[in-house]
Amino acid sequence: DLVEIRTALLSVSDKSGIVEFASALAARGVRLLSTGGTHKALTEAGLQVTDVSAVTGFPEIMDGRVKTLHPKVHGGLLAIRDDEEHQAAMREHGIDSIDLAVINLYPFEDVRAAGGDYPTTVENIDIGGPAMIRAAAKNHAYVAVATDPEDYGAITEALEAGNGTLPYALRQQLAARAYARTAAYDAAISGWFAEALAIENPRHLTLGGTLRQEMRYGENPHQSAAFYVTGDKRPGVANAVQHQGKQLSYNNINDTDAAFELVAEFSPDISPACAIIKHANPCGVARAETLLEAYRRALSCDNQSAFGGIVALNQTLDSQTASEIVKLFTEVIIAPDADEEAKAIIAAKKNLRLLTTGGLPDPRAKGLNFKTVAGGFLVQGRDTAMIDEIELKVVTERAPSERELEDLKMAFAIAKHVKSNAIVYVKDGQTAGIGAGQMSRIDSARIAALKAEDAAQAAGWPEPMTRGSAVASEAFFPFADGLLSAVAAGATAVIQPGGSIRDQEVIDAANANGVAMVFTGTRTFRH
Ligand code: 93A
Repeated sequence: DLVEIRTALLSVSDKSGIVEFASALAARGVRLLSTGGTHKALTEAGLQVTDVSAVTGFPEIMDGRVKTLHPKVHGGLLAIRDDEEHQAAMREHGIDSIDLAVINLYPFEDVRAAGGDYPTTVENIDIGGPAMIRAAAKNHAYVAVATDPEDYGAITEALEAGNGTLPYALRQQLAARAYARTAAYDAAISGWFAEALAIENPRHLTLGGTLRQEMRYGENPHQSAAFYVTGDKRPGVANAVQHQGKQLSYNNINDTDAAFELVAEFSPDISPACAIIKHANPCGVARAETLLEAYRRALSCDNQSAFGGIVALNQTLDSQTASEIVKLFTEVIIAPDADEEAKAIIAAKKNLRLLTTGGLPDPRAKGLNFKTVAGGFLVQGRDTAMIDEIELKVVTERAPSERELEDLKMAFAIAKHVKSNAIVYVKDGQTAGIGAGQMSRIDSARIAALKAEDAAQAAGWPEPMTRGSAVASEAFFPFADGLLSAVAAGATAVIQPGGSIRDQEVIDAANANGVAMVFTGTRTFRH
């Protein structure tokens, strides 16, 4: 069961260890064949190598798409050495045996993980490599196959021990490893397709993830939990660099994600923005001239709830903002970046976690959301509704002023990130009151107004910020009462999807109070 290794074909993308291995083979008198890049690497190292084109009598064509897909290669790998007919075919067609195939594949998985664009990822689907691996592995009765640089050592040792031969047991093990490799490779490719298609239509979904972190507990201490990552390398909580502090908990990750997704609604090119999150809902969001001012204004909306919250920023954390944030107990700060001074200030707070991501999530990017139900799970496309891309319809006698319109848009963008029923008051680029997660819309409106009164009292303002504010409702007002409650709180402009059978009553109530109202036609429930 010993096979003498006389000819080896080397074709590797990952060239680590290949020169040493090929040198060991050459030292044993093994004839080396290889493809373009591998040939170059080996020749540069001073080895005698035959280009596979010289064997096939055919050049590598189509940017290398066809280089080893040839009967002289596959016949050499697949021929049964003691079969008369196979031997006759080899003689007739001038095919030489290949006894050892050393192949690793185009780095499809790495390109996918790095978020390669569609054509680049497709180009990294290796065809010739897996074909040779599968051929050599099938013929392991006569051929050995190495698919991983980790195999080189064992093969070199076995060749030494066997005086240039390899035993059956090793060839069989290598064949098993080879098929495991091509199976995993194809799984990665089919997983990538499934993901790309599932974003358009969740019907194509296949689930997969890699365990990133085991947690001591989940949402509550009696629940187990783990964090899985999908390999998507875009900026977000899964790909953040944690600069300090203990491991993030289940709730931290959930809340940090909510915070960062929300603040990413506000382009850093337009203005600094800050969102403070508690229990996956914002307790304050603001835009301002500076990041410091944005944080202060976001905090002023509800500084009581902000205690122990998550702060998300749309620009690089600077020292002034860092100094302000550390005054209040905060669990996590997430930002695209942090300057050195800011990092030093945060470092003084051992328990505060600072995460940087190198960028912001793209609110327009397609993706999938999951939710489990008894016996199954629901999948839906990510909510990519963008207020700037929605055509707004003025439905009242009065149209909103420019300032009101800006606040309306901001309020609606925030409402998309608030658990339903969501009511969000905004004035001059900052939230004045947020009502979240109520079963009745009017209760959310009342709570938001109440929070605004509390904030005014806490800050010593003469009146709540809801006076003269813009208000958003993420779904239509089913009755006029919700709108009237907003009017009572002082809102002068309203944004909502519209579409209720009682829209006219709601419009009439707005007109009667001189309120400007716009319909989005788009609902942004979040449950
Ligand atoms: O483009 S391919 O699918 N077509 C082929 O005929 C082929 N032959 C080998 N890819 C092919 N390979 C792959 O090229 C190998 O699996 C290996 O990953 C890579 C080595 O190329 P080079 O030696 O030019 O660096």
